Amino acid sequence: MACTAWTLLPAQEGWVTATMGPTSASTDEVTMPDSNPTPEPAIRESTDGFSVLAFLAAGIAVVFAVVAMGFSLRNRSDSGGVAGAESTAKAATAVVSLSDFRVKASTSTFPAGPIVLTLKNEGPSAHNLTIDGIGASPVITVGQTASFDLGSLEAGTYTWYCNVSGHKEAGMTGTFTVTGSSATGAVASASATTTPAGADYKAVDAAHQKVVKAFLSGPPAKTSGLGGQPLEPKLENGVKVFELTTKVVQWEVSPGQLFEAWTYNGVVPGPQIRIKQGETIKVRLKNELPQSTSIHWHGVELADNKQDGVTFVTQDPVKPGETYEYTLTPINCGSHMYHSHHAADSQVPLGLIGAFIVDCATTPVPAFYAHDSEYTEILNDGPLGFGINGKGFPATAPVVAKVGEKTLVRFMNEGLIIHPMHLHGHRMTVVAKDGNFLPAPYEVDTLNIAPGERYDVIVTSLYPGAWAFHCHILTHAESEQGLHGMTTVWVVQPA
Ligand SMILES: [Cu+2]
Repeated sequence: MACTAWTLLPAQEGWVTATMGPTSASTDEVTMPDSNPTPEPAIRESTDGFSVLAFLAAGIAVVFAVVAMGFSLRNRSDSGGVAGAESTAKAATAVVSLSDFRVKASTSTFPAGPIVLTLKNEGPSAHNLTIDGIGASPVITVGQTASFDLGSLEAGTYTWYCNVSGHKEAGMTGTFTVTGSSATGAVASASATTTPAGADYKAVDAAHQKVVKAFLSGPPAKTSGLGGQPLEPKLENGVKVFELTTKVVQWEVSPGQLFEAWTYNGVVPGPQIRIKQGETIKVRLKNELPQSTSIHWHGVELADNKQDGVTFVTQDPVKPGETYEYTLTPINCGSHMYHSHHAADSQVPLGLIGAFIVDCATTPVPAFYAHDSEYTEILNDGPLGFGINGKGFPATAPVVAKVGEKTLVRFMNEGLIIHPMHLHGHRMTVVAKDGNFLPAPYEVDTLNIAPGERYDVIVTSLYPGAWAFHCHILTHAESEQGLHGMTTVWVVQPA
């Protein structure tokens, strides 16, 4: 589909492309102007009726209407949807917190009879509550609360979970028990879920359009904190010493969405460490977490086993308040990572992640690796939501390139689940996997990146415009309330 009618207006020129040169230690970010973006729309609609904006807007619904709105699974006479006084008078209640990726209830034991749950979405992603044999609540957007009337339940053990793709598998499941005999003997049967009343599609589209237009016309939505910036080492006796301090902070994933993060130097992802193949460096880790920790150098070949960073396998844990020093001499070059290897199932998703890039010195670099600019995209999921470099749309940074520019993207998956990254309108040439140059590059538009994997891809920008660039597990990227999470755009400017 041609998008040639699209024109980037001057506002988008506020995006400064990454600086040139693959060996510089500061080439992997977009520098955003500090000035306020012009409020003018960044792109014009094409005359053939298709537009990027319209595409982005499609399927989006900011369901403000769901705010504070109750709903019922039963056919009810009280059409308001909020559990009626009649049934709630004797109903057992509980508050159920839905977050990434847990279902946590104030109680999980109820007497037989009517039960009404208050569902609170306290995570950074949309969730619902599903009970086999009973039904599913509508999806509850971030920060929203809703009432979920289960009707009258008989004694037994029930399983509840979130049925958004991948969330049950990620841990959003549990059981609750109904004790005693049912007063009514009737098990509630799920009927059609009530549609949130007042979900005016015009208002929803308008709200979404506003967010996307603002995103396309200037820097990403303002949030505090920016991770992945190059870490400058100290020189001690001629040796580069990189200092990392683990600490707990409130991390702003997208505007106003703050979550507790466990960080290196206060940012998610941690600062980027970039060195040369064969160079000996030190990394000094100071632990200010309430737990022990350690750092593993993921993908980095090290002859010294003691430096591998797995607690009790190669070292003792670095306890709270302690400082520990790693001495590293990377044998291989490439796109690698560093992350906690202590309670890694929680410490890594909470933010103890970073890029560790080793520029080749002795390994020959193939001609097909040539590029003009580069970006590192660390994918994260879990308690900080679905993110690219610790941010969710509209706070994600776009890739910006000129027609003909060759851009290297280093994908790194520090999450717990796979993310198929998809670029619209262009091919990505896969040139390296886990730091190893491929024998022959290959082309894709969607690239599955499993936890722990790194892929280097090169894109030659061809067609001017803003091209969506997102994870294609769509629950990670787009929902009724709009684009979110692992979504950004690839902006191609005229040469
Ligand atoms: Cu994904």
